[in-house]
Amino acid sequence: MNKWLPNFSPPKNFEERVNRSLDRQVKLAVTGLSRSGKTVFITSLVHQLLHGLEGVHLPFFQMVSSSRLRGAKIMPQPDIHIPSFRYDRAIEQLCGDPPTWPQRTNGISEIRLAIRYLTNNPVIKRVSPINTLYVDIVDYPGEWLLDLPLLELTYEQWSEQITRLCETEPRLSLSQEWRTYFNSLDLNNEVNEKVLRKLSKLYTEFLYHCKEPQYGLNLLQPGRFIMPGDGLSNTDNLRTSPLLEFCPMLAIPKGTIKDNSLYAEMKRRYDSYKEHVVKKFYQEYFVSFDRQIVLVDVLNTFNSGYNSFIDMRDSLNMILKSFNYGKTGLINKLFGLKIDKILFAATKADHITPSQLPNLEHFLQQMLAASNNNATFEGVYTDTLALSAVKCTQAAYTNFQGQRISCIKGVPINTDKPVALFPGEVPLEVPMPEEWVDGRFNFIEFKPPRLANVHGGGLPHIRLDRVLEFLLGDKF
Ligand SMILES: Nc1nc2c(ncn2[C@@H]2O[C@H](COP(=O)(O)OP(=O)(O)O)[C@@H](O)[C@H]2O)c(=O)[nH]1
Ligand SMILES: [Mg+2]
Repeated sequence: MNKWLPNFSPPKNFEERVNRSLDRQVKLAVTGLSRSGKTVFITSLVHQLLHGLEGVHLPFFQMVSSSRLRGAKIMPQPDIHIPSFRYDRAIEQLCGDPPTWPQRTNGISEIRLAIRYLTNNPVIKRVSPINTLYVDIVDYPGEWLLDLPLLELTYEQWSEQITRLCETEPRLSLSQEWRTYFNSLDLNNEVNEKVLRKLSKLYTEFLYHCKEPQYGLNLLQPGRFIMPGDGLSNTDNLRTSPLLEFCPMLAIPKGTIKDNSLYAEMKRRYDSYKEHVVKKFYQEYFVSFDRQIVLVDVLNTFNSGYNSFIDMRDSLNMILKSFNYGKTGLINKLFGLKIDKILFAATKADHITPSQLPNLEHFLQQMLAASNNNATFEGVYTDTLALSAVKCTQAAYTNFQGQRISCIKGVPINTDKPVALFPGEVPLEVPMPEEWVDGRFNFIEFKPPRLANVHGGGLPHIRLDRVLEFLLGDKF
């Protein structure tokens, strides 16, 4: 199925540098909170490009629609310390009979594509009419970006923030077991591994509860507690590391703090976490990204209610701090970045009728407004759109009480029969808290479509061609 073109050989180190300097290489980072659709998005994007020669499925991606594509293929990735993105596995599942959604992933991964194309540039055309762009796509959890603010917070400041969050529902109830155990301890007592382990276990369980669909909370720190990574490198495989054995404090101990106390040890671990996990991620990976797409499952937050919406909005704006590297940005001070384009995308747009797409885009813009208004993205192009990586529904019409209304038709995730349903409206403005009544929003999940000619063209999608044009269009 892969389109291995003749005469391709993996670039060597020297060529790697030449490619970068000649702008023939671009590192495209894909992030989003878990279940936002990263794996499906990358799989479909790769599939669209591998099948770029075959069809008319990318009308808004000019390099393809103007017939300049000469072929694309998967190449060995340049960064061998990053686990591979398993396109082969994911596409097998999506194109199986019956098709299924790809398996969950928890860490960072990478895939390299070589795209061969006819250049438009009259000068380059004379020397080398056919060129190759290497696109390295990196998938990493958005949860890791929620850790950036920790770099500016002392252990005490961070603890205070978490304590405040736990004063309101649903965190108040969900954190009860951890809080009760915490309050039974004297933090100035000598450190005890067993106690530390239990404290962090109860705190981690609390974070996992917050993530459950009925609560749908995303502002969960430290990010690696719930998303340690399943990669192979040292920093990725943290699941059993003492770096993850601490938790915030609910109260600062009184009197002189002993150096061997539980409190002192947790503070040390918090600082180590910042140094060896958070900073390392930015230094090892983040600094090399050229372009970024942030995926957001906006529709799911509607289902989970007002608290979940607020939490998602705050998480997103916290995530955006990672892209704030203007003159005053922390990132610039610490690492220095080069991302020049960021796309924010509301995923799973096939869950709504096509007429609702502008509302969905507008809504996402509103969620991000706080960061955008602060002129966060100095010198960075940004855009917002609604997409579906794999379109599982068809637009249809039905008659309701004598009126013709638009709806969608697809196979809901827990059934085998297609149904036509009206999924509800995406509001243009954020509804007031009392308007998020139970049942107002019910965007259901669908099974991936069974396709007769699945290997004969790109997977059905919504607006992936616009995504490609925004993120890569200027590189051809
Ligand atoms: N209908 C629809 N569902 C999608 C789409 N993309 C993802 N999903 C659903 O979202 C789930 C999570 O997607 P995944 O890519 O694994 O999320 P990740 O955790 O961000 O990598 C999938 O199992 C699907 O149920 C899409 O384009 N359309
Ligand atoms: Mg994934």
